[in-house]
Amino acid sequence: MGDLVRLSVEDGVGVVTVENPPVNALSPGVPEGILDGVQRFGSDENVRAIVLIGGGRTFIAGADIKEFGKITSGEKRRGPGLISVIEALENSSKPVVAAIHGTAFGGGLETAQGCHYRVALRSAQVGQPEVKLGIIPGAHGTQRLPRLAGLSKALEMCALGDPVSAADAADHGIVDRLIDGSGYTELLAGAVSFAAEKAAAGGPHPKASELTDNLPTPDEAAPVFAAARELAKAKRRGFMAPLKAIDAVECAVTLPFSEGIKREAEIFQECLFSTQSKALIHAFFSERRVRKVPDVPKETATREIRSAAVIGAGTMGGGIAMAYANAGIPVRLKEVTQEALDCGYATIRKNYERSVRRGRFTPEYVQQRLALITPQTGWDGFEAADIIVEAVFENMALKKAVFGDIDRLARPGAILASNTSTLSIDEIASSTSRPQDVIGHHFFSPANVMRLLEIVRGAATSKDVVATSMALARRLRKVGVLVGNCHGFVGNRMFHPYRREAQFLAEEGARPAEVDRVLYEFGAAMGPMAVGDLAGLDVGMRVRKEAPHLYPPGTRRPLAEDALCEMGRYGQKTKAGWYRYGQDRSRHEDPEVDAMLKRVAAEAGIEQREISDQEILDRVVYALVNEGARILEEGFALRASDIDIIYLYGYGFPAFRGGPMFYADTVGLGKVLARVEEFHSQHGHWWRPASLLKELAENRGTFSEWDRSR
Ligand code: 3H9
Repeated sequence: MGDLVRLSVEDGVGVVTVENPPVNALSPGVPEGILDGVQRFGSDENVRAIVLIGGGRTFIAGADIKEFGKITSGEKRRGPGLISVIEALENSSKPVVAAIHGTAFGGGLETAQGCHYRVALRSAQVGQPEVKLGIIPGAHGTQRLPRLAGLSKALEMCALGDPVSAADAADHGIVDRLIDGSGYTELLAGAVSFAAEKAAAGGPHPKASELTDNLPTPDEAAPVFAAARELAKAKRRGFMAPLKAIDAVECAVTLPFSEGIKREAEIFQECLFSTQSKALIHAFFSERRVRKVPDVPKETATREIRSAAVIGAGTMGGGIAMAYANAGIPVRLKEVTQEALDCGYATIRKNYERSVRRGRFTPEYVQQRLALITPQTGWDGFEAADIIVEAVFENMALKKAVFGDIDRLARPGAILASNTSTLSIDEIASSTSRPQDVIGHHFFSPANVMRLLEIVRGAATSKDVVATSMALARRLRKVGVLVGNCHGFVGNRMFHPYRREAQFLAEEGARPAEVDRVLYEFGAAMGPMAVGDLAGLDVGMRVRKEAPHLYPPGTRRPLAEDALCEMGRYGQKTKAGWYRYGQDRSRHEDPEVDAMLKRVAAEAGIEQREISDQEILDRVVYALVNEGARILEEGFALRASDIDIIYLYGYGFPAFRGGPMFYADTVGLGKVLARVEEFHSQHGHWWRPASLLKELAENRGTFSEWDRSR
């Protein structure tokens, strides 16, 4: 306990320092250590006030999330832990000041709300991000925060979970004084002098639980709650916790504090045991686990990336250049012709201007970023670049020619990355004299926005190139996932059967809009037909033509999208695909498509029938799961949870389902396998169950356990 919380006295002020790196989470021993400190200083005549501070880079970033799994699995019971500490802080007769730097999140902010006062560095952030883990604040945050900050701010923070800057927190009464300075030392000095001032001024010191000035009457509050519920439904569609958090905050208005905290505890418990919470906690840890590559330890030396060069100023190349510029890395952007370059650069400008209009970036920020991008048609400066990213048209011969060029130009030790979305990195690398420096950096469109980066390791890619790529992904504010070199890598390889089944369903009689609705209601950002229209149906058609091995003789081929392409319906870009599009991009069902589906089915002898929502869901989602399992058994992804991250960050899979593999775990692999086998007997070849799925299902296993066993 002594290790986790340190006590000292500065200028007659007792300082309780939490020392639980890296984020000072409230792990077992921390609440007890704080309580001990408050009690000792409370009875120490030489101490007139108390400061609670975090050692290292942050205040308390919240409860220890690892503990939640122990509670829900029955390994451990939830104790009074933090709540009794918060009550002790609030009931202290000596003033208690929370000194905040880094992040005061979740239980950390709730602990600070138990203190009489809060001071913060200007760089600090505070927040109640619990809803992002599928739970609600469970240490009285839903009851104290509205009393401190007012209803609207508390609702926004508890229901949406986004962090708030120290200045904003100060404007809303959450922080009492902002402290200038850049680190712990200035914060501590400021907090100690603030605490001494308050001690000198005398009590009573404010208790957030007793404040009433900021609380409206239930009648006044009713429209505020209604608006908050609407906003939560729109911004966090399908998530349960935001609405539950609003229910809890409502109790701050309708019930006395002592009753409100009881309701909060009940709702917290209900959320904690929900499947959504387990899924979101899985996503939290998976996002962090994905950085760990077993044979590339943390200590692996990385190459320095001070400058970059991108070849190809199309949609992908332009977005990649923006991602580099946004990370402060100067980047050269090359196109073959001046015309194509001008067009690409104009798109970059337009995208930045849109961000300014939306208030995402300031005009000054955009000027700085644009200054980091050098558009050019020649190779100037490529010889000095630390990384060269190829983003030309998806064609092997072209890519090999480009890699041949950059092999001659690039300095020794430069990383040569390809943004290919399907092609073999090994074959691309074979056109260079340095395959150890070649790697895939598969960005997702728009590359300046989408968080996923698939990092494709070739047979010869050196470990330091892998380590540098993983670190670079974080600098680019991406989630980098290491994958193996197979056709389509992980994301697109799985997406292929997903979209194939969607087509088959349409050919068998499901209306395209119905297929999309089922997936949308499942929580996906978009259904498979709408995605096809957005990406362009000709892309799939080209793959079917260029990679015939994907459809061995005798297997069922999807017909509908080829037929749509023959009708000139390539998707949104031709204003028609699975849907017809208005000038404003509005989507409409089109009888021509229904007629085409009937014709295609009749010609191929496919019997059309009524198809249930459940069948639609199972066929498209289990197509993902079965292919995911095959990828795992073949070793092209390190973990099932890596696949989940790819789908959450690159394909709009609903976060509250945890990703396709975790979703399969929650359904039960036995049930999933039974359904896959049923589809296998009905539809043949494509549904052959993956051996790993079979093995786990037959042994009552899960993908999560399989990950842990490795
Ligand atoms: C809560 O408080 C409920 C309350 O209402 C109380 C109810 C009674 N626990 O993200 P990073 C680990 S719910 C355990 O890479 P960054 C993380 O796994 C909680 N572990 O650093 C990683 O481990 P590893 C509300 C945690 O600088 C390492 O720390 N709070 C926790 O990019 C570094 O993390 C939250 O939801 C935790 N709470 O970002 C805050 N937090 O090295 C969640 C981190 O082994 N945390 N770890 O991979 C965050 O948002 C970010 O971690 C933070 C730092 C912004 C703090």
